[in-house]
Amino acid sequence: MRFKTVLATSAVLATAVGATMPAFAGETLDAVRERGYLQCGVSTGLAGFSNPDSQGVWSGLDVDVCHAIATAIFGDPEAVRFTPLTAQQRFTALQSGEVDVLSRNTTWTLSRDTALGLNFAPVTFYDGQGFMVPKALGVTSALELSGAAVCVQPGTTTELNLADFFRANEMEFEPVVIESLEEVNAAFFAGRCDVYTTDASGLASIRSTVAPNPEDYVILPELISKEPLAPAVRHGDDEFFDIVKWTVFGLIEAEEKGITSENVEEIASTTTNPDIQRMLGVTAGNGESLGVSEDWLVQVIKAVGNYGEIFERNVGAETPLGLERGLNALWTEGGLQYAPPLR
Ligand SMILES: N[C@@H](CCC(=O)N[C@@H](CS)C(=O)NCC(=O)O)C(=O)O
Repeated sequence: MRFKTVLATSAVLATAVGATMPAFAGETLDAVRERGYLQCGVSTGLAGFSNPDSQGVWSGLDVDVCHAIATAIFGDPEAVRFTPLTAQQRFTALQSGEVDVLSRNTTWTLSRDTALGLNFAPVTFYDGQGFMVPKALGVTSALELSGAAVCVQPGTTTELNLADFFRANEMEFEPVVIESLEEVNAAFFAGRCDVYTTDASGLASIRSTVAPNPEDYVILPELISKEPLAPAVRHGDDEFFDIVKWTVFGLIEAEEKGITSENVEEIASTTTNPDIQRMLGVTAGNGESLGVSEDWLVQVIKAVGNYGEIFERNVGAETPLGLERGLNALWTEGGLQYAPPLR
């Protein structure tokens, strides 16, 4: 009797849901489509990752990920707006719906995934926490930092790892905690702290683009943590999460297959490789499964390039940051970047 009631109730519910929700879309994806653009949370300005120019045009690796997601959904890389967020503001902005996705040097951790109610897409930059000091201090190892004043931003894994590292090594430190990136940079370069700690990529960015004289600062050899940086979305919209997830995987897989912004259209029209035909929508299926157009990945790669192109353009050897691929190389090149099959 009870079983029948449940069945009857769920049948009514299914009808109601079916009547009001378009196929394939959860709440966030519906809202994004309705609005006509993606709202993407980024940093307040970290060169190489997310940084506005004097005209307010954003660029960087994290920004390109947003352009890629916008392209997957709308076929238009410009169907995106950016919200600058400090470390402290970012999770509330995502939880409250102020942004649809956070693409902002954010480390994937257990508590962010669970207690904060987020879902992390694949890692777009494997990093670790480092220390930067003025060369004049003559320090060569993080283990020589006992007693130092350390500049750090609140609401970060950085702040927590810093305390763990000093405690584990029985060293003292004086935290200088400043929320605004601009102010923490100013404090460090004015000598208000001896040490600056954050993700090593952040240190490379700040040293090369903010330091009055980059040569005067050294980044110490120790990395004290794992900082897998990944885009995040709210729990509760699997369809949107799938699009974000497979867009990142698509960027990585395109690099592995040698598909670039330059050759993607030609490859799509000439390839006889069944894997690539599926990826690029020559063989239909992936687009329908994701609820986007079949040529979604052609459009994405044409607009922003593959993962390797995005990396080199924003943070690679030819940029001021001058970062090596390291852990961010493809798995076929000894790195960690690996996409599951796009089928
Ligand atoms: N990956 C760490 C740190 C991220 C972080 O916010 N780092 C600072 C220092 S590089 C930053 O990006 N600030 C930019 C801002 O506040 O706009 C985390 O997720 O907690």
